Amino acid sequence: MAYRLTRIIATTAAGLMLVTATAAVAHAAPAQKEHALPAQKASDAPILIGHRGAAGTAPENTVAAFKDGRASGADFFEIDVQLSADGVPFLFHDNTPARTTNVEEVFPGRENDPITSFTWAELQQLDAGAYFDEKYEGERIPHLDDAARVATVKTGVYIEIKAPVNSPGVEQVVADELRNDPKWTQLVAADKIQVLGFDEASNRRFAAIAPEIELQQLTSVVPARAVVDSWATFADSVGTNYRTLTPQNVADVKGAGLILGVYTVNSPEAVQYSLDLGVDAVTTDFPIQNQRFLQGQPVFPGAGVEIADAANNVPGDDVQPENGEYVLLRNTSAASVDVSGAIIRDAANNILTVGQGYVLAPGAELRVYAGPGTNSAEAYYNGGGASVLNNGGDSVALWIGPRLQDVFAN
Ligand SMILES: [Ca+2]
Ligand SMILES: [Ca+2]
Ligand SMILES: [Ca+2]
Ligand SMILES: [Ca+2]
Repeated sequence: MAYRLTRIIATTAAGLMLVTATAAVAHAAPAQKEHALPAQKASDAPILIGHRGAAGTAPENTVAAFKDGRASGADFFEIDVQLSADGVPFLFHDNTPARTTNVEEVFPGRENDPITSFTWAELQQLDAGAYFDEKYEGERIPHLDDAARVATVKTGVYIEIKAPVNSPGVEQVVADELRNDPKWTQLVAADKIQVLGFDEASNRRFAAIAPEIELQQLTSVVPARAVVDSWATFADSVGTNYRTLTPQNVADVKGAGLILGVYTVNSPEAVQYSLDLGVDAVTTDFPIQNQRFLQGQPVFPGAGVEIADAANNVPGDDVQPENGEYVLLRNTSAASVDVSGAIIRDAANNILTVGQGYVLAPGAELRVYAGPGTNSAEAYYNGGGASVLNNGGDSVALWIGPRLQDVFAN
């Protein structure tokens, strides 16, 4: 289904400028309303959570990302905890080190081994920052306690117990830390800790061990009301994918007396869409930018180019020559902008680049393709053999040098 998307860019305190980007977007979710006003006043703002710290602006699940989460002034930053082979709680999302570390250099042949098969000492030999940008080279895989050191009574921590089947006993380890380590107990006392997970059995174990800690059941799709009611016996909140959420889901979760959160809500437009559905909490890879949005401030100050659209799943192969998946850039400023070398990053950190010599005149557009083709003034081809954009919906961020220009989600 295609719908028209109205982009809202807050400009100055004097008011808002409506920029009509009117991109046609393929999307399974209900049609998005058009909005004439900014999101929310501070007094009724949603709970804002930085995903994996702030995975859109720094390497996920590293201290650098936690610091971006804290700098945003969000209510929480989120982390993923697992247990090393020798029982140390560490922060890492994936089941293997392949995507976000230099494992192929340090432990050749172990790229696809379970991350939980590494000892703490081995994990500390991995670089967890350079995959995102060379300026983060040297970032290590954090210990659970490193998150508490960055958190404050303003910006607390959502602790996701990640793949607990791979980390037997992790519920007890986390509960013990929250109860016994002063770095954590003061955050618990300030109501700035929530534990969450997709694994219902693990959540029930955690609730039995530490019923005093706020607990969230994660689910990719909200189930029938009877199941939601059963979750209310041990959980305080439900977290789900905003792309699957329906008004009936919202009514069911709230009817069960539970708080409703959504992930991973990356563009301001997607945040607004979620708020219009009635969610209470929003988890985003871009907490700095979406906090600005919620506060009515310029979201991408100084930006001249926007992401006007993304074609995730074109007819036929997504990396077919000439007509594969692409991201559409548009110069919305009054001056020409050199986009040579610009980077487009999707939610999984796949990267498209713009080649040299691309200067966009005011109003000009450029399609940046993942696959092969013949470059022209309106099209640049990365020549890759694998698709980048998730066909079920993705988000993409545009960087020119160190400046984040825009984030688009579909
Ligand atoms: Ca997580
Ligand atoms: Ca500790
Ligand atoms: Ca396709
Ligand atoms: Ca695709």
